[in-house]
Amino acid sequence: MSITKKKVALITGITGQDGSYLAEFLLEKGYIVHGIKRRASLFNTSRVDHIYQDPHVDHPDFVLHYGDLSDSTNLIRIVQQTQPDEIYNLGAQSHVAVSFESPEYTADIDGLGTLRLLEAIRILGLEKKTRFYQASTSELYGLVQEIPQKETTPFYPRSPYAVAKMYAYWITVNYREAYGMYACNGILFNHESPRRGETFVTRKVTRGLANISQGLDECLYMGNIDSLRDWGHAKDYVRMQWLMLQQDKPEDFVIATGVQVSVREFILRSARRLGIELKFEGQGVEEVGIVASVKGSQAPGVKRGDVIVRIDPRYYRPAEVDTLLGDPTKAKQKLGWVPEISLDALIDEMVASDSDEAKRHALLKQHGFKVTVSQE
Ligand code: NDP
Ligand code: GDR
Repeated sequence: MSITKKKVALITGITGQDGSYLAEFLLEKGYIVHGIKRRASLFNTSRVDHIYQDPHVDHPDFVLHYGDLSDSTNLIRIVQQTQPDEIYNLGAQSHVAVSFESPEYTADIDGLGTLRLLEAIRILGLEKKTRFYQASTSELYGLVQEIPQKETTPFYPRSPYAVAKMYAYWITVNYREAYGMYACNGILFNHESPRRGETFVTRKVTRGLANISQGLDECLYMGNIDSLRDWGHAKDYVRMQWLMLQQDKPEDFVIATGVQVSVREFILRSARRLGIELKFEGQGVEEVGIVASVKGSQAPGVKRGDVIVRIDPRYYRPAEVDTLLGDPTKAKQKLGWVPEISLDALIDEMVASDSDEAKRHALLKQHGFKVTVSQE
């Protein structure tokens, strides 16, 4: 009987949305999964707690290491200890608006962090063993030069985040060409899930509207709702990250659905899923979302005529990416990939999950417990 050695993967950003789905996916494929988590003053592993394994058992398949993309010595040590077949570099300061507030930190983690990992592979002589995936982004297209955007579309980054990711993109290409490493970029368009961070627009909307529908909050304050995005499901996208590392030769791929909707449309569909028919009136900062009707008792917290969406220019960005629409033809042809989860199914899942949480909170409130819901 032949015993096949388990493959070893190292994931940075394992505590994030994608990291958690990718870890699940790789464990199901029989990998040993190592992940890097940051030291925080509160527990920050809620997205992976369900796959956590007691570190006291012999040879666990899921192991977390403390670390940070700002710390080369720590990265070298973890790569040396784990000797990974595949590294997925998902760790990043990933919020575009925050990158305008913390541009240097974002450049350090999202740009130089990638270089540090590539150098770790090289310093340890693992260029021929370790395959490297870089989490590149549709934000690279920024001020778009072509619609839809594909692998050959020129970049025009519009934020410190995107500029840092552009460095990471090219240093990955450079190490592939200079040192023959299997290193590639997944240029992923926006992808969401119930595990999406609460301050990204889709989750802010599904969570905010769910809270409002249960009477836990009154109004959702939004930025640029004209913005157009190509939204997919994170589960579909992590499958692609893995597929990109299983090819004969490393290449860069755009991953997108090829379907685009506005933030306003995302709000309308999410509200409808909660039994709320919304209408938008007014323009610019005066635009509001008003409840046109409510289905049965699905949303006890709102009534016809309530204004539940307003614009707050605080959420406008110094430079905006107005429109993104990806062309995933190359991924479909070469990797045989098609997204399996539609936007409406994604919205259903996110709203259902946030609605459950809001109902739980509403019940606690009814029974006299203090409940606070924050919005950012
Ligand atoms: P998240 O923001 O959910 O997760 C980011 C992860 O990076 C978290 O685990 C976070 O840790 C970790 N991290 C942050 N700073 C550091 C640091 N200094 N050192 C080590 N780890 C750090 O992002 P997503 O899961 O949504 O995205 C994954 C990657 O894909 C990111 O690189 C993102 O930029 C990129 N991307 C995402 C897209 C999307 O639509 N989701 C689209 C295209 C690219 P902690 O939990 O402690 O905060
Ligand atoms: P994005 O995602 O910037 O595309 O980056 P985000 O969900 O933050 O914004 C999408 C669009 O919605 C507009 N918007 C708002 N955004 C937020 N966060 N909050 C608001 O209140 C709001 N109102 C309107 C934004 O202006 C923007 O146009 C995400 C991240 O996951 C990146 O890491 C990743 O690289 C890209 O997607 C692809």
